[in-house]
Amino acid sequence: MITKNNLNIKELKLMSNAIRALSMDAIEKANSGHPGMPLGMADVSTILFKYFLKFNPQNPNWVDRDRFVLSAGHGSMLLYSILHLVKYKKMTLDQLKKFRQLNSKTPGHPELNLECGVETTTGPLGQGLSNSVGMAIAEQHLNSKFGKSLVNHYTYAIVSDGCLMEGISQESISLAGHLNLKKLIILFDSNKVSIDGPISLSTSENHLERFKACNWDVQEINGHNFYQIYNAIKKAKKSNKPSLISCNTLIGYGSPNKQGKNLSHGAPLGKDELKKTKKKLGWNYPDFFVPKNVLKLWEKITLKGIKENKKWNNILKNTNTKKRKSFLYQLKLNIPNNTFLKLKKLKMEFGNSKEEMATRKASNSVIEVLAKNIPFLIGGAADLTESNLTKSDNQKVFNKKNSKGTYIYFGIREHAMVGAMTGMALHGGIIPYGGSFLIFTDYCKPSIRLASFMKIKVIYIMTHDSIGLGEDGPTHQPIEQLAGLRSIPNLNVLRPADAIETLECWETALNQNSPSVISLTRQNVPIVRNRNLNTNFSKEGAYIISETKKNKRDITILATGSEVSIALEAKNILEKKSLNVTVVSMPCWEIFEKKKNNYKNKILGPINNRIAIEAASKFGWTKYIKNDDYILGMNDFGSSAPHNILYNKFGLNSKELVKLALKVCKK
Ligand SMILES: Cc1ncc(C[n+]2csc(CCOP(=O)(O)OP(=O)(O)O)c2C)c(N)n1
Repeated sequence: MITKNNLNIKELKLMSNAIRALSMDAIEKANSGHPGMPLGMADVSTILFKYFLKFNPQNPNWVDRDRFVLSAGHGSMLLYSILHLVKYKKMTLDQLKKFRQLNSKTPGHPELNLECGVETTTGPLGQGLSNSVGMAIAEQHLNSKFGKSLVNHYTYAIVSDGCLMEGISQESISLAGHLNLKKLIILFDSNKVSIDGPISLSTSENHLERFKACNWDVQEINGHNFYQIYNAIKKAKKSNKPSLISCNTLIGYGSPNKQGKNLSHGAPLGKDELKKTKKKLGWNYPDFFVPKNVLKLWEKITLKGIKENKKWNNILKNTNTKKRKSFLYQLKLNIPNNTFLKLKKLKMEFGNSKEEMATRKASNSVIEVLAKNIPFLIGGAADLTESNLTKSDNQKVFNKKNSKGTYIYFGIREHAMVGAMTGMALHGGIIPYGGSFLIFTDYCKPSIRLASFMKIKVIYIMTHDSIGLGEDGPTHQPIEQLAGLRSIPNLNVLRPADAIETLECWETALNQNSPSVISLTRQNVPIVRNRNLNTNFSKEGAYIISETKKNKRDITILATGSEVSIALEAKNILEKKSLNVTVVSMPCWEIFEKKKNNYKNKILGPINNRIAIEAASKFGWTKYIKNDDYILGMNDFGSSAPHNILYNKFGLNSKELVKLALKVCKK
């Protein structure tokens, strides 16, 4: 227990006022930003960084560093000021002066930039909290695998009232409590103010009781009392559960007229008020100026971090060769070669079998191979394991008793699952995949979006991907989801046609440096590609799967997923009418779009004679197709009935496709 004599309050005040002053100046210069939170959380952050956070600004990638997430991303200047003060090389004073300007390292909300010490992109409230859960999962897993000499770090996150109001917070808290992520420490900026005013306008819940009910340790402190902050973090580190420290703070701390009010939340204080605030804080220096003695205090933290990192490097050096190699191997995420050999064998088996098979089932066979051969693959599903078929027999479950497990039952928490997957990927040493129904990508879209923005390697296994799921009906039948997902930059949306393409899509996703959705059928589909099995055609994004005559075509049919077999059926009928038909399977538009124009033109053929079929909204298809009349798709929600009846009801069959082809050929 730290008591009155152990902390140098004067020094701590100077340190936190440096954060405040830099933040206010940068926001004032940008004439936009959020001063309330940096002013309010400067004291908590100073204690965290000075006494607890393990990191080395000269080696931002140090794997055993503590992770720090600013979930309330609007308080970005709090983070930037600190990263500058602890001397991340690229976080210069000049960058603080360029806050919110084009090409700066100080964008409005923090954007993943490890070089500068930004661990994840935040801003949409609650997302950072879910990422921190994933980071803590990753730590717990790697710690149990490699021991505390190599992996022993904490994950801290600052969350705000807004983060805890968002639904994703409940899913994340509940998951973290269930998994007993004891090295996760949440610092809650409980200033009881949000944009509209006091939070009493819109909420009256008791967060302490709420966290407690989810198996967390909770503490409540005065967030401006250095002793209380210190003791609370110290206690939280010893806890056997995840910890919430609810810090009662004043938003806009120090501002004579705006402290404690929503006025300080999201606009510069104004020149006059800024002056008054600095005066009240006893900060009598020019703009953007931090005196040497204060810089020295912050530098001590940097030096401590460098030392700790060196110590760890020595431990790694002296670790026995086998363990060291396996640890470094885990971190590299290079897929072992024999995985691809085993996949090749499986592909031949798929090719030889004449059996119809749902692509989700084929995916399960692929996962069986991957899970056996890739030690850094961690899978899971949001309570649909038996439907998504995401678990292989040899995967043990990750839980509070067995952190070595590589399969996570995420529960019915799609949003937290995807946010946590992001955290796991960002942590490093893990490639996460997770499953749900394609329709429920809507429940986790904000996290998919941020993962795409950050270009991280995560794989979403989304099954039941069309009206083909049948009897569950229109509530479960995705219509607009493919179009929506395809509109997200950096996200690969893969929709394989059969077992062969499913395997190829998995291979492709594993080789991407951005997230992938693999969209899979519930219903059985025939093998449509049992030639050229030695080549991964799906990785081209689109390819000619069948053609009547090379370089001669009357009509081109574009199709994806389960509709490729319908296109092939139509081709057979059209050939009997002496038409030359080319069928193009398009498992991934995004990858295809990156191909050279001559490849694209060769595959697509002339636009006037191009038609398409996909059991989903037509939205987006006019990128490849002349107009909506040339597309068979869904114009409405689906219906509850067996899948073959639905395909006929909505005109998604070879008969309709033939009709359309003949009409187009006549024109
Ligand atoms: C998902 C989401 N919804 C809305 C916003 C817009 N927004 C930014 S901050 C904020 C609320 C701020 O209140 P609080 O979280 O208490 O932060 P503080 O006022 O304490 O800085 C809102 C609604 C957002 N960033 N993310």
